[in-house]
Order: sequence, then structure tokens, then C-alpha cells
Amino acid sequence: MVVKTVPTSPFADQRPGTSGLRKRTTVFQQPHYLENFVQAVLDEAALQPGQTLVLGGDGRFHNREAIHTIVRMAAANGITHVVVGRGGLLSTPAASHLIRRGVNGQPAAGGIILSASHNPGGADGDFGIKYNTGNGGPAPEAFTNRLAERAGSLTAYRVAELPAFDLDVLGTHTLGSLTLEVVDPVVAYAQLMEQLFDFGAIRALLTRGFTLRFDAMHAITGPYAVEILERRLGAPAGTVINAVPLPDFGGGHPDPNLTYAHELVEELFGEQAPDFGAASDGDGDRNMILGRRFFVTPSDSLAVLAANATLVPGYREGLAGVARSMPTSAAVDVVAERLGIPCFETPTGWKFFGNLLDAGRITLCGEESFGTGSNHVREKDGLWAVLFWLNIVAARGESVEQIVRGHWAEYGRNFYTRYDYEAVPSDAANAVMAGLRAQLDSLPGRTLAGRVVSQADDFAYTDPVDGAVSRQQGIRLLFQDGARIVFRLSGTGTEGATIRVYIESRETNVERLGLDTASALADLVDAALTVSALREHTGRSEPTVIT
Ligand code: G16
Repeated sequence: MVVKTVPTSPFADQRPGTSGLRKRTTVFQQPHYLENFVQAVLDEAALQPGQTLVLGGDGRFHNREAIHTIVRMAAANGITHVVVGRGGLLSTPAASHLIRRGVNGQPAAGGIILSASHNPGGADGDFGIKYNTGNGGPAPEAFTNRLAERAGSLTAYRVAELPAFDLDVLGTHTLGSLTLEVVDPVVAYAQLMEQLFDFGAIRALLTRGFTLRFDAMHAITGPYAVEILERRLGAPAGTVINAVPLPDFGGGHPDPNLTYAHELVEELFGEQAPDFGAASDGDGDRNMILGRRFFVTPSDSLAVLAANATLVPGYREGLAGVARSMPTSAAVDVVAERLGIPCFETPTGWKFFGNLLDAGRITLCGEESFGTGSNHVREKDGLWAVLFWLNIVAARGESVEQIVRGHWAEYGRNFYTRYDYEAVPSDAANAVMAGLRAQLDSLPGRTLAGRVVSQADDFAYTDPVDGAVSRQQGIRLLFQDGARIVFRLSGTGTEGATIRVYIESRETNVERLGLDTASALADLVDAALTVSALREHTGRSEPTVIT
């Protein structure tokens, strides 16, 4: 096997964000750009001969070329065993499962996942790459910090000349000292789902005429959803729409929210609406849940799953604890308190749940950004959330809307919305955050939107398991009545900055539980925009997306 050492110049922008390195595809197509970062990952991961690396991506434009390059670099760096999904495809949760489960009972040492998640794909879209460690979860911050330093100082990378190999042929390929195993991307994941959920009850629900629609948005979950929902659970053919993964996601934006999943939303809010609708994102880890003419906020979804977990076989024994990211509404906190279990508040980013899951301190976790998951893998999991909901619907014999309204009646309601201002010039976004930071000391005690600010801070988190500290994770304005306004800059965008404003109020008055979210939160939205001077700093009068 011939190994070439290729001189390279370091790239200053190879610092992973909330979830790996995400850039324009054209940035990744620059000579040596991908290779430079992959070399840093392989150096930092330091796999030993005999250890297994899992490799796969969401199938977006450039996925296949990148997989070929990474296989050749893995071989050149002494890795002897790579497991890759057929066609170079693996959803993010399936990759996490494969790392944990490994092959032949031997867990993998880590995995490389190619995805820019919900960001558009294609030659003009985005591309991304991240490393997951042996627990199946995104590498922790300490790792990604070291990685960024290494990528920023590399002067050469190694790549092997290998015989041609075909990613579409299942089985073992021997390539010099490397064994490349091409596996079916769906089977192991589908088996895991069958272990967790009552497929019999869901099948019976569908047989009784319960109708559902799943929008795979031409992204990775198509084959998974067809196999699980249509083949294993018996939903009619065509239940899964936009089921064929395409390199540019059919020109769409594979983000399962009310704005981008509009085809599904129109059907679920139309005359002939099915009973249940769901969508997932580019790499299959996000989910949106809809009932007939009813939207479930991700924060409420997490709370409902926690409250009903013991109806599901995989969680029948109850939950050790729950966690949510700081900007996620406190709806799940109320459930945790009622159940007498701990509830952790972490910074945004799935990597922060890893230690809590590994230590057995939580079973379920979730985020406002359409992500829910559990200890079954170390990523959020879109289809898992859909199956969890279907299992609950089957067990309770109620509609999605009845379940959520019943939940509000029992636990109170956390009205919740998020305003995103995308592609804002970085200077303007930084000015918004700096302006807020400058007011932190003077805000407590002030009245905004008729409510008294009880605390204002820049969220910092100390990991309860390893003591690692993460600072500057978002500006919080906490109100005496439980309302909150949070400001942060996204760590996943690729153009300028994205300002996220998260707004929440708590309601227990039964007369007001059914209010429309926009009117319930209107005064807090006004207060948020005023106190941050967001319109003045950015010149934006409207957000790009409201969820
Ligand atoms: C990633 C992270 C999530 C995070 C989301 C949004 O999800 O894994 O934990 O909530 O980004 O992050 P930000 O607000 O910084 O843009 P995904 O689905 O994009 O991989």
C-alpha cells in the first residue's frame, strides 16, 4: 500500500461549532480543506490498529467523494477496520447506534459523520463533518477545542493509494491493510426500534384506520421510514413522502419546522388531514410532530414523552432523570418535579447530554430545536421520536391534540416561541449580544412586559460528571412569574451570524391554556426586541423564521 504525505497549509476557520464543522460545500471542495480537517480528526482520535471506525453521511452533495477520501486517509493513518453504510449513507442516530453496537459484538472506537444537518445541500448548499467518540456521541468540547488547534497548525496529511472499491456493494472489501465493511444502513437501527417500542400496538392502531404521513424531505430518513413505518408496521405504501434521498434534497431545506416542511403542514392543516404527521431533517436526528390541525412544540413533545414514558416497553421501568438545553422551555421540568426525578439544564448542543447519559443520570433529553432522544443512542433521533409518539397514541387511545391538551391541563402550559434572524452581519449580531451583556447588572428588579426580572445572566454550565465548565452560552432574562427571554448566537450557520431569541411564559390558569401562542407571548416578544435593540442594531424588522 503506497502512502503519500501531502504538504498542506493550515486553515484558520476549521473550528467546530455546535455540532461539527459546517461550511459551504464550495469551502469543503477547496484543495486540501477536507483532508486537512480529517487528518486533524484522525490524529486526535488516535485509533489503534484493530480498532473500528464507523463512517457515513446524510447523502448530500459531495458525500460520496468525501467518503472515498476519508477511507484512503484512514488506511494511510494505520486504521485497519472501517464500517461504512451502503452508498456512504448512515443517518446520524443510526451511525451512533453502529458505533455503540459495533460489529461482531465489538464496539467501534469512534465514527465520522458527514452532514450539515438541516442546512440545504447541493453545490451551492452546505456540507459538514463531525467526529463521534466510542460512546456514540458527538465529541466533547475539550476534544473539539484540541481538534481546532491541530487543524489550525497542520502542515501535511497522509493518504493511501488503494484499489478501487464500490460503496454500493455490501460485504467485506480488503484494501491493502484496511478491511472495509459495507453494511446495510437500516437493518440494525430498525431492530433497535423494534426492541424499544410496541410494534404490535402501533400496527393494531394503523389497522384500526389511524392515518399518518411522514415527510422525509428527500433526506436520509426515507429508507429508514419506508422500512419501519411501511414494511414493518404496515402503514400503506406512500405514507412516507419525499422518501428518496437526493444530493440536494430536491432543492428543499430539510428542516422539519412549520416553515420548511410546508408540504406536510399544508396536508395536516387541510380538509383531508391524516391523524398524525411527522418530518425529519437532513441527517435524521430532528423531528417535528403534528396532530390533525395541531402542532406540537418540541419543548412540549419532550415533556409529553417524559410524562408517558412508562407506556413504552423500552422505558417501562421509568426514567432516571431528564435533561433539556437551556433555551428549551421548562415544560419538562414540571414533569420531572412531579415524577421526583432530576432535571438537568445544559448548554445547546447534543454533546452536553453525553456524560449524563453515560453516567446513567438521565434517560430522556431534548431541545427546542426539534430534537429528542434517549439513552438508546447518543444522538437525538427523529424516527425514534415518531415511534415514541405513535406508541403513546396507541397506548392511550387519544389523538395527539387530546394528549397535549390533557398534558397542559395536568401540568400547566409553557407558551413558547423562537425568533431566528439569519445571515445577520457578524458585527451587528455581536453588538446585540454586547448590548445585552452591558445591561445584565441593571436588569434584575426592572419591569418588562408587566413582569419583574428576577435574574439576568450569561448562562454558564458545569458538567456534573466531569466538572468541565462552558461559559457564555446565552443571555437569560428570568422573570418572577416563570417567563424567560433568552438570546444566543447559533453555532450551526454558515453565513454571517444567526441570532436566536427564545421566549417563554408559564400558564396554569385553565381559562388561558388554549390561547394562541403569538398572542400569549406578544408582550414578551416586544420586550425582547426593545431591550436588545435588535431592530436598531441589525436593521431587521422581521425574523427570518418563527417557530
Ligand atoms: C445541532 C445540535 C443541537 C442544537 C442545534 C441548533 O443540531 O446538535 O444540539 O440544538 O444544532 O444549534 P444552534 O442553535 O447553535 O444553531 P443539528 O440537528 O443541526 O445537528
